[in-house]
Amino acid sequence: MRITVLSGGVGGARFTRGLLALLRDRLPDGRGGTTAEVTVIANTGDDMWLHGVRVCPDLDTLMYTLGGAVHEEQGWGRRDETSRVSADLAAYDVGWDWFTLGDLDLATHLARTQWLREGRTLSEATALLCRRWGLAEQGVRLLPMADEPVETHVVVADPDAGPGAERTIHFEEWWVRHRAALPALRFVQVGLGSAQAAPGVLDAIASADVVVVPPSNPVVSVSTILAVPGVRAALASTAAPVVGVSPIVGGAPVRGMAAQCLATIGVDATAEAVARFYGRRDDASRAGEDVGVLDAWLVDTVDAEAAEKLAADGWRSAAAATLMTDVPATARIAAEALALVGR
Ligand code: GDP
Ligand code: FO1
Ligand code: CA
Repeated sequence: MRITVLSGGVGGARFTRGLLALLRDRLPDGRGGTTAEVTVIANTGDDMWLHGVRVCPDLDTLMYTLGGAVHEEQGWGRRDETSRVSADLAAYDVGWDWFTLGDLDLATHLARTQWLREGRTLSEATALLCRRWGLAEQGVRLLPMADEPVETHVVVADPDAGPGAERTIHFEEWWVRHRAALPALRFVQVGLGSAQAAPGVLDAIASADVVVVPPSNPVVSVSTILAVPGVRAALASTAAPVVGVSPIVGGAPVRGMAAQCLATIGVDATAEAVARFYGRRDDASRAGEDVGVLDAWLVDTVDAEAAEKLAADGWRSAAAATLMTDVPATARIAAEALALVGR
């Protein structure tokens, strides 16, 4: 069974970890793994150059989470991490002192950067990094959405520079330094114009048995992936059903800055509004860059009313417990999502 997941960082990583637990149970390979093949297409819009190394937050959160090395409470970075190098860099007053690059995490960025400088693509460097974490043995292939750099930057008001003035900062500065407290006027994906889907990305969508949009940030994670040339069209035309899980529970994100992101693009932070933002594939009123991408939408039990309203509109929608409190709970969420599209 081939499953393709479009993922940001923490939400998508935790979901995929639960999905794999479900698949090991349903489709065991007799060696503790699964015969299923999971391809995760990761958002690379959070990526940045820092201290001369390439940092890929969502790829690394996915790799560390699936590789069993993630700092569980944080959801990003490594377990048992130290930050001696980061502290000393701050003493030199270089880089972003509000963005902590852990010592072990730095090894990932140094290895990636070395491979990139040797002429390898981000896909190739990612595959080499994932070898160490045994992802292939788990039946997982981690693909960046594109090999060319695409960075999400945030346009914010700059009142000091005069009325109506604006300035643009990297998404990670907006989120980590300012905690998304600076009202974002709009998001821009720098580099998107010269990016193309990374090798295997479009095929992973076209040849999937099911595609999942996990509870990732609909704006800066999933929509960034959808903006990569060919991705939206591949979703609209794949024979695989496409099922999504709402990252909004009871009118708010479970964590992070999705509410601020949704406000910026004028979408209400509700399970129903996000479904309609993604749109249904069979909605003939949507086309081109706005073509719908979903066949089904799973919401949390507290949003059962949203599921009913969507179902009344012809959506396949259901409510279930969707808090990823632990791996078994997440496996159940994955089972509910697959069941919604008959898998
Ligand atoms: P990021 O790149 O680290 O922000 O991670 P993602 O974009 O993959 O996911 C972030 C989204 O996951 C947030 O909007 C959260 O609301 C959502 N999320 C996190 N934990 C849960 C959970 O347990 N259940 C649900 N339904 N959504 C969650
Ligand atoms: N998030 C923070 O809130 N503070 C940090 O200092 C920080 C450092 C960091 C370093 C590497 C990395 O891969 C991720 C890091 N993150 C940090 C998390 C990052 O902001 C999130 O993973 C996502 O990009 C948010 O969507
Ligand atoms: Ca992210």
